[in-house]
Amino acid sequence: LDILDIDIAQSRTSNRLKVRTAKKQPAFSSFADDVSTGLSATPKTLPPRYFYDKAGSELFEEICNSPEYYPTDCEREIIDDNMHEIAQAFDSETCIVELGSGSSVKTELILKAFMHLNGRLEYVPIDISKSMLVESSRKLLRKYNKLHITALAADYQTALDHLRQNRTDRKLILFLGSSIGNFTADEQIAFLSGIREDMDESDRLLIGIDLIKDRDILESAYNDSRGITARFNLNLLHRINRELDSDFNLDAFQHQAHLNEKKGRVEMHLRSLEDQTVTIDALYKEFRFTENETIHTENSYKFTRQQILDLAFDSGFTVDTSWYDRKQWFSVNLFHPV
Ligand code: AVI
Repeated sequence: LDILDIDIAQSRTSNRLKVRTAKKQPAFSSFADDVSTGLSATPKTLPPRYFYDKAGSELFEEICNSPEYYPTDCEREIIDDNMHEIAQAFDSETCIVELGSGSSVKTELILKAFMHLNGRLEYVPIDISKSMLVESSRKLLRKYNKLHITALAADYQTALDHLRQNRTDRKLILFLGSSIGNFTADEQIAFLSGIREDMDESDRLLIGIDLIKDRDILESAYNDSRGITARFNLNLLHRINRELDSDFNLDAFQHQAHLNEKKGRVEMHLRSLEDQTVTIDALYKEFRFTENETIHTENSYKFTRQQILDLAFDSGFTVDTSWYDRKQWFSVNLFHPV
């Protein structure tokens, strides 16, 4: 395993912040290859992980603050209402590891509850983007003087492997926001099993998972009235134009999101409004679109309670506790390795 290549000689921005960077990135396929493969497939697809360049990440923040996008508020309510119960289940030696850079209000609520109970707290945010990590870590450290942060700029698996080999304290791992829903069923199990492998018996995973609900509520969450989700989706074409020298006409594609009830997921697509050909210079390729043909850009799976139990079981966990918001639209679950 390529896990020890963490550069410890990184900047010590303050005496409570350490930033460690993975020297070697795992061999992910490149943006160019993935765009080429996705647009050559029938039906056409693009992987949702490419939404999150700088513009896309900012648009996603805006989505989270839009009134129709209920997951943020529901998850915040659940954490707000139950944080003390959760914190009490852990001793003062526990560190909090987060998959994601920890810029959210929800993360702060959890950190606060732990510091309230135990005083000093060690927080380990993991994110591929070092600049996001440093920015959000500094913000947190300015606010909380009992907080110590070791930020790991690496992919999740590399960082968790590193923690497993280098730390002995108990871990509460946070995976909030229902990002698990953006994976296919097989990927969900592979991802969680990977996390499970790096956990000790006393470690826990706190995971936000969105629940299946009425079509209207789901579809308006992904078709917000200010059109932010549409811009988020179309930004993918914008990114291809910028990074791969293509000539997508953003006015000739339309954002589309609907519930696929049979598959239990909200799907996002970009629909071509006309017959058209797009040239991507960096690939030396042209792609033809017929009118109404779509590029499938995202799945967001919504779970039943039974599916959450099954997912845990299939990945090597049991569910200790599940908490819900008052409307029962969202869940936060404490997974326990078996
Ligand atoms: C990040 N993820 C959980 C979001 C979701 O709801 O699936 C991404 C998103 N796509 C459109 N709106 C939000």
